[in-house]
Amino acid sequence: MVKPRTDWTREEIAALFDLPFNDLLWQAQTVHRAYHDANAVQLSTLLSIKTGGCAENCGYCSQSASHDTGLKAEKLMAVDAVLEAAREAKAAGSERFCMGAAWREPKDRDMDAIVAMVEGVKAMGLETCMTLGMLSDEQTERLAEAGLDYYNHNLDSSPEYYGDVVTTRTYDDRLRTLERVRGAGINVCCGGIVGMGETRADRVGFIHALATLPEHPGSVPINELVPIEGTPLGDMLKGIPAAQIDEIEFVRTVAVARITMPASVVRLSAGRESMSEATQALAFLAGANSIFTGDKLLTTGNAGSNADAKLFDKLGLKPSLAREPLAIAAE
Ligand code: SAM
Ligand code: DTB
Ligand code: SF4
Repeated sequence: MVKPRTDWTREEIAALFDLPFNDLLWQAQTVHRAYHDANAVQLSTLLSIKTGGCAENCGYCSQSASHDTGLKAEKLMAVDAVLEAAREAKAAGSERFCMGAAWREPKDRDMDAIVAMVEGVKAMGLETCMTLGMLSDEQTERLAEAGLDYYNHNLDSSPEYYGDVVTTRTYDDRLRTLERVRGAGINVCCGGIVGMGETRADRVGFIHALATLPEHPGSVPINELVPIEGTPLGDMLKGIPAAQIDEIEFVRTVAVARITMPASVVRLSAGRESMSEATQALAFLAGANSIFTGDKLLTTGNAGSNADAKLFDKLGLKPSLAREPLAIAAE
């Protein structure tokens, strides 16, 4: 099996972004078909297991204690309630259950409940994903022992733009947690957000950071910023509507992620609720092959099962069963 390249240069990635749109989509679709089932889309479901009151100050996030978004902070959910939500997700056809906590890092006293959630959800035959912030070696080991399938920890943007988005942690903090997760044998889910007022060069730097990790993340979520009132970035977008990401540029970002990380599953993540069917269809053509299902992401709305069923029907897409890429093409 040929290992996908991890030695991409920024120049190469910038050149992909610069391609005529049709050439870029052709290349992305060609890579996509060599590695994946062209008409299959993986389904994941999100649940916020600990909402609000977060000590970090991420400029996009409704859950930071630093922003006044009107969101009520809640305690960690009870294990039974989480398992009930997972059962519903499974019944609705989801393959992976992603549990998110508004923490800078978990407290050791929370780990027993977290482990019970992972074990309980796995026992239902669902893939498990957790996103809990930074992890210590010991916490990572406990998650690995519990059989956690994926850990989501986003790099969010380029190293250069990161300091404009969050100041309570560094890019290196993020990279260290990713290294721990990888080292413990847990699959990495890592992506970011476009539409935060970053430049094209930042999007190049963002994809470059992902595509040059020692191993490509198994899942790469590409979120479009969901503007939330009371957050610095949500308010910035309200003030400057022109700063909203252009849809074609968003699709270009998906295509470049697909080409540079051919074997990864690229998730068209937050932002679908306000995205036209045509833009979503272009994103699938550009190589996105996963979505979040259901009416809610963590704290904001999502497209919902009816809209998705209609879209899948129109596009002839099938919800896929979790599996490895179909083939690894020789380079
Ligand atoms: N606290 C943990 C952390 O930050 O790693 C886990 C939860 S956090 C909400 C997970 C990811 O959601 C963030 O890294 C960010 O990429 C994405 N996200 C949060 N708010 C968003 C928004 N308003 N629009 C788009 N993506 C968002
Ligand atoms: C990711 O990259 N996107 C998901 C998941 N990882 C945890 C979260 C999206 C959150 C959107 C804003 C909200 O609902 O609060
Ligand atoms: Fe906290 Fe995560 Fe939101 Fe940042 S993105 S404020 S770490 S919940």
